[in-house]
Amino acid sequence: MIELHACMTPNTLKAMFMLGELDLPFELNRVRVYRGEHFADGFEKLHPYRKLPVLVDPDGPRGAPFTVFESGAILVYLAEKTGMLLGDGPAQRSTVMQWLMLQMSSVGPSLGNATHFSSASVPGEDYSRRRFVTQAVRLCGVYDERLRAERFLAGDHFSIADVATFPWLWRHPGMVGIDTSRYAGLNRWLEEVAQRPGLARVQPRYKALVEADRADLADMDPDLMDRVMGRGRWWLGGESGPDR
Ligand SMILES: N[C@@H](CCC(=O)N[C@@H](CS)C(=O)NCC(=O)O)C(=O)O
Repeated sequence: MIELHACMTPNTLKAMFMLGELDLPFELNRVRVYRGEHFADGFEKLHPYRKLPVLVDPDGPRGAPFTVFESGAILVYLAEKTGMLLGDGPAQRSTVMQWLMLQMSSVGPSLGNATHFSSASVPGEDYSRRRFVTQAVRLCGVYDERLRAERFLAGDHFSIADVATFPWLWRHPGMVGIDTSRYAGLNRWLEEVAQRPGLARVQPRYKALVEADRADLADMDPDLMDRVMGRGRWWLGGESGPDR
């Protein structure tokens, strides 16, 4: 059975949503990032940068086991494996890839950083939060305009671009204080995608994952927090880190 190494993040939800859409059974392996399990010896064989999600397909190309890291690559791999949600022909596939790349390079990082700095800014320092919330607002406008004109991101067919983008635009803009009421096109699309059967299939398992990770986060070791959040003490070494 396909194995998904996972933690609570919209990037994991993308992979779960895709597996749900394809109705593929999978084993969910919760990696306890807030206990540092992804820093254990051997995890680098799954992901050299030690991030989640990672998918392991026991029945990969030529029947051999195959490991895929990076959520966007997981979606493309599953789409190619099944011939689903990628679009037909070079123009459709390129349109899907363009919106997928925009999600990976901009939507995820902007909203991820906006969320991080909304809860973890150093008191008195608001530049980082404002910068990423501003980028997120700019992106919400782009997606709203697209989704006023088209039913789905790549046109009239649901694709991996929608699967990749929904988990980030679903709740995160509101969580960082963006007034989402004015985005009629975006909201219409969010309502439609939220009804997808693939999401309903995996939502209880994702909810359980979030609850378990939140419990770990609540009493996390401060040194591990510094390491997971990439604040500097661990990675740059003591005094030389920016978080002195
Ligand atoms: N671009 C990656 C991002 C993955 C990512 O940032 N995962 C976080 C979510 S929990 C993680 O593994 N963090 C642990 C760490 O950085 O130590 C993807 O889309 O898969």
